[in-house]
Amino acid sequence: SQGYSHGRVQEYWQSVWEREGVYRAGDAPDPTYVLGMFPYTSGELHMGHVRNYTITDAYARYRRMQGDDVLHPMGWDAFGLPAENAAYDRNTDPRSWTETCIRQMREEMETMGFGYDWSREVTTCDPDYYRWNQWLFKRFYDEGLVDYKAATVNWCPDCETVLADAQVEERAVGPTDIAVTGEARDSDTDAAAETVDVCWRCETPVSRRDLDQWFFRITEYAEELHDGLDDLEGWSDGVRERQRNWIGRREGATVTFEVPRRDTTVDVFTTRLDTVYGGTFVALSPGHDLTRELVAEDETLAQYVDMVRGGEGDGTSGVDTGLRATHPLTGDSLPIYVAAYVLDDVGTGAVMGVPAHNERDHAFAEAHDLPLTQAVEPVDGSGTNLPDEPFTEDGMLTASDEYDGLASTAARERLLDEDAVEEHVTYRLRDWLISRQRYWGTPIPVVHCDDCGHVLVPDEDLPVELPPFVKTTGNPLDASEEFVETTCPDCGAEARRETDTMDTFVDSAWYFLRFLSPDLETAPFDTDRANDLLPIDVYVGGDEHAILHLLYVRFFTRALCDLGLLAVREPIDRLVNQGTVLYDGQKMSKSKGNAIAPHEYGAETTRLFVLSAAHPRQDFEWTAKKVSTSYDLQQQVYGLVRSYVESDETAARDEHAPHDTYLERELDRTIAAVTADYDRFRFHRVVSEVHGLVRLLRRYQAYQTPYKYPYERGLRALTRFIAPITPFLAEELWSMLGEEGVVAEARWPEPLQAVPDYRIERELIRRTLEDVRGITDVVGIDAPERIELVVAQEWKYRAYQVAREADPDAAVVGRIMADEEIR
Ligand code: ANZ
Ligand code: ZN
Repeated sequence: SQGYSHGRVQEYWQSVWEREGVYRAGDAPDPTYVLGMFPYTSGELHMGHVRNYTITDAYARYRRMQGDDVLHPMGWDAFGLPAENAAYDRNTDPRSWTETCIRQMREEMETMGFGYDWSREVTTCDPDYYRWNQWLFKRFYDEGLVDYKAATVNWCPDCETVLADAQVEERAVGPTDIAVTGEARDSDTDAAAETVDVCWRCETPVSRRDLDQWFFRITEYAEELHDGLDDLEGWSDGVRERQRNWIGRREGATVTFEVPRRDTTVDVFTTRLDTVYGGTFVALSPGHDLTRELVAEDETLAQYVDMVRGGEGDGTSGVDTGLRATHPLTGDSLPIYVAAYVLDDVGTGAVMGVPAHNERDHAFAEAHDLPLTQAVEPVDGSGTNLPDEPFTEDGMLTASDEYDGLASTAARERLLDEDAVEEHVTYRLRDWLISRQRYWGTPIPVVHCDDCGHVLVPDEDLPVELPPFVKTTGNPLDASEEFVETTCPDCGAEARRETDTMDTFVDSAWYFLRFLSPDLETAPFDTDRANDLLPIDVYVGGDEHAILHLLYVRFFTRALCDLGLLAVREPIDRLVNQGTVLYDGQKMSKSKGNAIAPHEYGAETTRLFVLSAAHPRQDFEWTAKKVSTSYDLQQQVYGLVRSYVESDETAARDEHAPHDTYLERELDRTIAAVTADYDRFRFHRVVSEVHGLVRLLRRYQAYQTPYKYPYERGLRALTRFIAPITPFLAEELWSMLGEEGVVAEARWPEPLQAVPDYRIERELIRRTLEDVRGITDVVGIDAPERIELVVAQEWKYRAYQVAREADPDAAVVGRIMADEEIR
């Protein structure tokens, strides 16, 4: 056939790119670093990946054509539970399975035309990679950023592993079976009553366990991670807000209550200091220090705490300790409870109960027959539903001694001067639990010795490599004697190796640094190079990573700075979180049975379609009709160039006519528009400009014998406009046009003349056009502003044709097309 087929040319251009080293980053001091979130090695690219990597690839190609030295690497997030499960299912081992997956995915990426610097490929399950996880773990340890502590963890009985909070989902119990992501959990306590916590993978209800676990102390950076968000102007407000909520900064105060009988005090944390006079009881969390003391003496309490640990005990459950606390302002003696609704690691792990103004305290007080005292009333004198419902809004203080009559905000300020009160900021962010009781991850480089406690493996013994995989019911590492049995690095006695492996989020928290010097054998990355190169100019990835992954990346970067390994504290300049590809209104996915494979419609058609469908941030619907538009566009472009190069060039006029000036001007405008659109990731607008330019050039071809120069310039510009999007096609066209070298390295077109603010101009014309009907009728009337209307994008060539018909001597035509007239 005469048409274009990507399959026929793919291998040829790939070999040319390879030979020319097009995608190899050079040694420029500050290359443009374009990165897509590396994929989990599942074995196939899904449409989410395709969209993600098409965005980075198009942008990287565009920057390269702008003359930048571009770093656009790719690697593999290759550890994790699914590989282990697949190994069981398919009777293989995680490593072979992962390697097969990588081969398949890499092949698919090549077919898609993604231009990566494969010389920098990084695979997290390689000992050469994960040894640096271990090395960094040790540096973090030395810096006091690692904790080993007993913690109540979420435990999936089916996967036999600890789950991070984010891997626990709430599932509604009842008719609607809607899973909510872990990230939404904390914000909606009211919903908790009708939901169960389930494992994100297998949906088994989660239970609790106490285990010694390894943590990274990310909370040390809570304040900085929170405040730094303000300056991240290249991130969307939405993502920043979600990060803020996750970190959960709470401004408030601590109030100190004396516990006379035990000669101790309890600090409670509150965000509503203005309600302090309404406090009628004190409640401790099951893990509070005082609770721990009391448990030793009180059997009922001990049983209750065990029950809560086991995941039972609802929001109103609790036990009266019999102890009393003295209210520091009223002097009243208040009962002290231990209650499940008070969380160990929020605030101080203790609250003052204010049933009149807080939902949870109200429910608890009702269940335990505790009194209620109103301390705040509505400012406008309107009523409340007390005592049946708490009044939770700000208002004016009442029954609060000298603070009566003050507004809540003012009272919160003033009360800070009380002796028993301290200003206090807390964060909801918890330390990062990195222990996993699973095989397919980075072994934590620790040895447990009876005499020396836990001892870090010396650097020269890194990496601690995974032993061969064996199938067992629990953690395969526990089952491997050769792995577990070792000697203590300190005293030489027999000792046991730690069998926990690291959360795979550790791997992805710094992989972007390994790309800079992937083969370095003396350090995880080259500090000087990293300081030159960071921050990443553009980072693109799915919305599902808008919180944890990015938080961990930001934490690691700061920790590395404090270790003296880096000088850039904020790693990502511009972040693009791409939206979802939908099919029949649902997220396209294999599990929903509505997935479309990346090359089902041809790699370049898919690339063109996913970029033209919507702004990267938006969701869009996959429709066959729009896909065929993308296919047609490629054929049109191909046909245009082909018929030009096959036509008899001597037919071209060599004299410059007014409408050639018009074409040149229009080309200049399109170049400026497309350039601005690429700069701002508006690929969908690039594609509409390309459609427009194709229409224009086809009309010239149909109606005119073109003056060779501007027409050819148009074709060359067109080829370069699409080169970032359909790279194989563009190479074909570029060589058909007789150009030397690959278009992937061609220079980006530039306007011949400065282009005025075309956006404003176009927008004005567009809006005016909407008001004017029968616009072609105005041709021939020589009012300049009317003519300008006619020149609007969709109409100008039509106007030109009509004008020629109406006025064969071309006087009007000249007027329409000549610069002076239009300006
Ligand atoms: C008294 C009070 C009165 C409170 C009132 C609220 C309203 P947000 O703003 O959602 O973060 N709190 C403090 N530590 C807690 C813990 N360890 N476990 C459970 N709850 C805890 O909630 C802040 C409020 O959560 C704090 O302010 C405290 O209750 C409670 F009318 O103190 B408040
Ligand atoms: Zn020892």
